[in-house]
Amino acid sequence: MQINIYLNQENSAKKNNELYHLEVMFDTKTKLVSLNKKIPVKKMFNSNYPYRSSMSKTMPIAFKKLSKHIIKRFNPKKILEIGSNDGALIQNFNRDNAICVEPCGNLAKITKRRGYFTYSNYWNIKLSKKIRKKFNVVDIIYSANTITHIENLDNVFKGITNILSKKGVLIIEDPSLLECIKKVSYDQFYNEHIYLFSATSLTNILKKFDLEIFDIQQLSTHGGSLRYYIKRKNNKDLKIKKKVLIQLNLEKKYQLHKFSTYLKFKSKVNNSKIRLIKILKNLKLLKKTIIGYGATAKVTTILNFCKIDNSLIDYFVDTTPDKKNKYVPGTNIVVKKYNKKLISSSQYMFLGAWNFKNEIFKKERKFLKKGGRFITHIPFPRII
Ligand code: JHZ
Repeated sequence: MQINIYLNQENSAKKNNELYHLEVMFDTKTKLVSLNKKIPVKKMFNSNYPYRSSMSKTMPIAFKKLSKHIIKRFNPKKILEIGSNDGALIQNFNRDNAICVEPCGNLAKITKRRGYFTYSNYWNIKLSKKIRKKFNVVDIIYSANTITHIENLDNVFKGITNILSKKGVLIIEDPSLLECIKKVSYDQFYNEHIYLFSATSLTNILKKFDLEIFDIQQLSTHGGSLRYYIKRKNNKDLKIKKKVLIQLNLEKKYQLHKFSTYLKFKSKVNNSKIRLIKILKNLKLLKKTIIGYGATAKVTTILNFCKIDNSLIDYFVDTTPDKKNKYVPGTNIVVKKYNKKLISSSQYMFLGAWNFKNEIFKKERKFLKKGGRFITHIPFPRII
């Protein structure tokens, strides 16, 4: 496993011994799926953090829609966002009503500059107490793709219950374990994704904090996510929606509570690896150039697990400025700045950012029209 850090030298992570064994665990009690090897938090989330939520069109649109929904449904006086990244969500809220928490200095700077009160700290009980002292309680806590990145869940939820008002609502969203199993999207497992939640495991975890899920939304973002609406158990004003039970039953149907499910998943992942390598090798025998599209954190798992190097994928293109001319962690594959010329001169592109397939297919209409083809491993390796 490689850390989601883009460096200037090829294979740099390997050279610096920053290579971790990626292994997935299953807790039979809570049914929680997690990584066995946790990486020091400062190595992952610091002022060089490469990911920006606003780099796609999809995410800002999704955040705008959600913000409208939050305002209409809950009309919060104060909203706190844990993991506010570059402000893609919070920008839809009034500065006076919002508090941002973002440990990555380079990102915190962006929301600060835009006038949002931003704590450039890791989320924990200590910070929660500090914020409460200044702002008192908040009505809404929102967190996307962040809670599953924090090792100490006890600390996370204690911090949340400390600052959430009695009738307050916690909204979190993260990739769905069920979608990962269905799509064989094993690349959802990488260093930052310490946990992959399901409604089942989250329900079990929340019990300890007297919290419960009262509504759930299935989202197409990030390869299939779940948005959980959570309240205090003793808040009887908010009724538990049917959707919660439906999701729990669905997860039962797919046997997410059984260890055997994960053994079957393992064998599907191994087959996926074999098929993907075969496709790439066959194209290379025909002397085709293959470009990687979107140097995602996820793709690092694929490339390192399948041992794909620049003899199979020539280079990646990505729109993120911080990734330009750097190497995909643990590989000798360079990331080039996205430009139309590179795309029009290629015939095959491997979809690293498969979770943005619709957006990318729309954007690359010309490439597809000219006979260009995409390669994806979701839900099984194939050329589209
Ligand atoms: P994307 C990151 O994961 C890290 P990643 C993190 N751990 C997490 O949970 C999720 O985000 C939310 C590029 N791109 O969103 C931009 C193009 O080049 O799948 C990004 O580098 N052109 C916090 O990295 C990457 O692809 C495009 O047209 O797996 C997408 O990264 C589009 C749409 C994207 O997250």
